[in-house]
Amino acid sequence: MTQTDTIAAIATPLGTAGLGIIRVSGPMASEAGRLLFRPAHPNCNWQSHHAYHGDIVSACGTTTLDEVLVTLMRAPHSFTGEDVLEISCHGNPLILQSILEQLMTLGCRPARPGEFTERAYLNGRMDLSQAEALATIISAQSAKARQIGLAQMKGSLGRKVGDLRMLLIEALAGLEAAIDFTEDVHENETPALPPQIHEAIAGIELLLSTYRQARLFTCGINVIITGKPNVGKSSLLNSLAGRKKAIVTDIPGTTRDLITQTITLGGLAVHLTDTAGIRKPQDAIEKEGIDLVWEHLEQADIIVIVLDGSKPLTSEDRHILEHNKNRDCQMIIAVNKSDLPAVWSPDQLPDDLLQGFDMLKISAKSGDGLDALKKAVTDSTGSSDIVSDGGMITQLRHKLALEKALTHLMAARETITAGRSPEFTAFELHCALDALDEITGKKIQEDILHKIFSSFCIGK
Ligand SMILES: Nc1nc2c(ncn2[C@@H]2O[C@H](COP(=O)(O)OP(=O)(O)OP(=O)(O)O)[C@@H](O)[C@H]2O)c(=O)[nH]1
Ligand SMILES: [Mg+2]
Repeated sequence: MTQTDTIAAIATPLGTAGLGIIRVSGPMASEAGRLLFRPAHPNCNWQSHHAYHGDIVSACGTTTLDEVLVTLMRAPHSFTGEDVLEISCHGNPLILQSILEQLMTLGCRPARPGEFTERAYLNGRMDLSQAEALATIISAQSAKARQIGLAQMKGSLGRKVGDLRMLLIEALAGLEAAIDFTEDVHENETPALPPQIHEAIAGIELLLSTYRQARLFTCGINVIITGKPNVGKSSLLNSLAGRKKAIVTDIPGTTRDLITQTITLGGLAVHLTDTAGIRKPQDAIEKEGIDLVWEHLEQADIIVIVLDGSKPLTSEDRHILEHNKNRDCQMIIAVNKSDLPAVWSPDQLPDDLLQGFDMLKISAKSGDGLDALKKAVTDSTGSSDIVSDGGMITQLRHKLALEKALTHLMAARETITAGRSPEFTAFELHCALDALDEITGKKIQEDILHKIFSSFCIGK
């Protein structure tokens, strides 16, 4: 699929930098280079994938805009599969903008967000899962997220989906043969379940099981620190962040808003949130703050409930433990102020109150126990073995498509065990194939495609 228009965009962040890059893709890219570039040496013969030094001038040839390096990558051996021109100039937004304007004068048009990648996909340079992986790489907040994105960009997910497709096609081939010879099949004879269906179900379930972990790697872990006032929540945030981010005083009710800070632990982005202390609110502002805490706790991957080990437990502590104990996320109790003499010990608490919690002793003041707390956070992502394999799903879109494929495969299995005609099984398998094809983009609606690429940045 070749596009007739030529697109151009600044591919580097707007702002002052050493260098900035303008990208041009389409049939006019090479001509635009010839018209705007004045090589410093006469031997510039526009060889593909070679950088040339010279000046960029205005379209009318009267003004020099900048000294640059230009590289032409001829179709089809370029990112988009079309002729691509990259102009590397000085990273001044005014220079970048003026070069872009000259390209528009020549007839290029501004690229939409993600349009370079969209063209790469439309021209068969990559499948949709690889295109989406680029977005994962660009927005990666941790080394592990980058690793997963890179593996997907190299086609790991596409290959896994391809293997699953092959299984379904083999199963379908067997079924089509059965449909052709239905008169030879004795009545009441239930055809055997094609082993490929079973294998495909197991493969999809395995991929789906990676989603939660992969999301933690790519989006980071949301850790919410809660507890009653004055137990040391803000002090804990500051100690973990290594800087004074939240105000700490000995006045209960100091923190009112949510205070967030992202740190990196073991290659993972950890988004810490300090919250208002939970108690019977003393004014409208405090009530707002406490309501926010309860709302926010719903989005936690890990909740750290801070208790003060140096003072007797109160009904407020019990209330907070009670109201969090059945949550579907990891729960850690951090018994703080271990540098002071302890006035209670965990074995004095009823077992059912502590059920489902990991318990650690810490001191936000001295730093004792914080390494164990950090380890508990990173351990919550589970093993990192699957990452090297690359077969992890990170996008909700992929998860939903896999779930849809799984539903149809289960239904296919059901048709066989219920002794229904093989046509029904074949129908379900075709639906499962369609669902898998949504992942790689073999079969996808145009509006979904636009939605995917519109979330990319301009110039990618
Ligand atoms: N000795 C000791 N004091 C601590 C420790 N952590 C916090 N504190 C003190 O406890 C008091 C309250 O600390 P904060 O961090 O403001 O407590 P908080 O839970 O954020 O309180 P609110 O914002 O009111 O909910 C301050 O005086 C801190 O210096 C600790 O580990 N040891
Ligand atoms: Mg606080």
